[in-house]
Amino acid sequence: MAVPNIRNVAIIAHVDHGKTTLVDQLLRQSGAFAAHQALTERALDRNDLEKERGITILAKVASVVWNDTRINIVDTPGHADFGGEVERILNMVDGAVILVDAAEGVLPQTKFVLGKALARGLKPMVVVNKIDRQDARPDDVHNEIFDLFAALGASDEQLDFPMLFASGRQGWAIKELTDPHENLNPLFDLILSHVPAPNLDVSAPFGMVASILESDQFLGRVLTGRVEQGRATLNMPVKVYRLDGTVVETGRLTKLLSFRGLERVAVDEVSAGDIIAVAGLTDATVPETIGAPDLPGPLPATPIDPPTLAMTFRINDGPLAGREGKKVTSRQIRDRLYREAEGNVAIHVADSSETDAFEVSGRGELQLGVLIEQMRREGFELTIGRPKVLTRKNEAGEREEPYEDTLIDVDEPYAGVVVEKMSRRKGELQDIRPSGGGKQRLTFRIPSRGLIGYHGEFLTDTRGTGVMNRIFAGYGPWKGSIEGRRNGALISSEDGEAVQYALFALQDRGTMFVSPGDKVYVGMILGEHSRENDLDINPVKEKKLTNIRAAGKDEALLLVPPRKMSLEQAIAYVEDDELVEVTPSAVRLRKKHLDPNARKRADKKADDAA
Ligand SMILES: Nc1nc2c(ncn2[C@@H]2O[C@H](COP(=O)(O)OP(=O)(O)OP(=O)(O)O)[C@@H](O)[C@H]2O)c(=O)[nH]1
Ligand SMILES: [Mg+2]
Repeated sequence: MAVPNIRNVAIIAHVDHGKTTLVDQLLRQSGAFAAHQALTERALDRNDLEKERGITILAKVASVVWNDTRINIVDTPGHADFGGEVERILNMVDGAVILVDAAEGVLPQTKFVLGKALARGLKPMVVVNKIDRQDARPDDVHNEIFDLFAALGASDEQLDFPMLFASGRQGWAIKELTDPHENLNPLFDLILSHVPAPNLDVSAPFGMVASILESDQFLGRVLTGRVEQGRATLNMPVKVYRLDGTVVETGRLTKLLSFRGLERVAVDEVSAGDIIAVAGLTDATVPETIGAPDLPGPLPATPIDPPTLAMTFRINDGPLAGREGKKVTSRQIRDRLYREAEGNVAIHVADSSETDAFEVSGRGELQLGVLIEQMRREGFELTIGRPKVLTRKNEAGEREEPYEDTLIDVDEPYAGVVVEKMSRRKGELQDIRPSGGGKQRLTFRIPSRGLIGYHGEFLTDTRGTGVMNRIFAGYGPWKGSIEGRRNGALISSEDGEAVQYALFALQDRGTMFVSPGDKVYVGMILGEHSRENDLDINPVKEKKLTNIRAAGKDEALLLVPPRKMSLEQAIAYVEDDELVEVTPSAVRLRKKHLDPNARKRADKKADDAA
């Protein structure tokens, strides 16, 4: 059997530059759908959280046929928290389409993914996408891309990259800006001519590297990857190797799946070069090798990036515990977390030194936020502590912490305050340049720790106009203490329901997070104090009912709308002595010690220790 007529290509880009939307159009225009079949927007973003947030979390494969050649297209996530996955995906393709938004231009993840593609020796094709945007600046962006290739040390051959302009959403690609906007044929043709067919040994023993892990409702554990050598038949016995050469398990391939359009179809045989999915194994994970029993050892693969950020997941022990969720015990939380760690290669779970608490670590705030969101939807109640970065020791025994490259676009008048705040958080300004339209682009390298909780402040400081992009840059020297939030908290001194009358009287103390009618309890954080210290307040105090003259005038007590925080904002907001309470219907902030006296004792202890 010859190597099938296949091309394997990945779509890589910065977050939101239009990868998944482009794949939709490639599917449509290749005729992967019958005319009556309705294709939802961003069809590959299948799971609920992906749909809701409009971002890709897990890489996925789709396949189209063009001129008798099957093209396996791998859509990758653009968000930096999921960047480790992109590197593994690049190992299973022979070409990459790098998308760059024609208005936003080259951004940190563009640099990251292009760097990985070049290092792999791929010859990327460039698509300057979203040309339909009013603020598109295709020629500038072309130059930025060329400079980026050069800066990343591209070979002469790589520097000679083919480029198209496109609107993925409108479904056309063109070579010259003056060409008519017709269809994506130029991109299909380019993929066929520029991406080499896989050149692999079909006669060697079967071996594939598992690159994507997912759990399927019907199939169980499904592992996707490219067949690197040989061929496999349905039900054949296999052996799974870890990267270090140890055998994880032996089993059978009870399901062999190949990709057709958006579907996975069952096949009886696969051979080197195709991207496939297998089911039937119970322990195998990413990036392990699944191979024939006579395969002597593991195939080369990219190890998983170690986690950089951890949060403590605790039971909800507040006074409202158990009222809004069904899953509240430490046991239930523990089982759920360990199950997650089995199926999600980027997440690690360990028992914490605190009771009824678990240390969960991953690649970033978004990734852990997604897990918390999933759990609350399943009916869990939790309390979450402030995120901590994971430090390590270098060879000289010095403490190191994770750093991020951060690219900030702001209107010029706000550049000053951003530079000031970033340097207070130990960020170093590395570059500053105009980025068009009266904006400045600032580049910083900053300890990840310094960025925790900054985003909200950043938006306030730039009147909501600033855009921040960040990416893990590696470990560097520990930067010492970094100042946290400057404002104290407004803390409830009572249990009950917040009332308009009390909130009105208290609103000049700071910014409220709660509305009338919200449940409150002693130790719950109701708002941000305008000063640095914490302040206990009474949000349930009613107007004296004897005061008849003033009755009925409550409508006149106009409240400033409360600040509503998303789950991720809340997690980034809390300090070490505070927690976020998460239930299926609410996100509340609270002090770790609810009782005011316990709080004072804990504060004193912390002061004494400092
Ligand atoms: N104007 C314009 N908008 C586009 C185009 N392609 C995509 N978009 C929009 O850009 C946003 C992001 O599109 P996605 O396809 O989800 O981008 P992505 O690169 O897959 O994003 P991640 O997977 O999260 O990294 C959506 O709002 C799209 O409608 C385009 O060609 N032109
Ligand atoms: Mg996407």
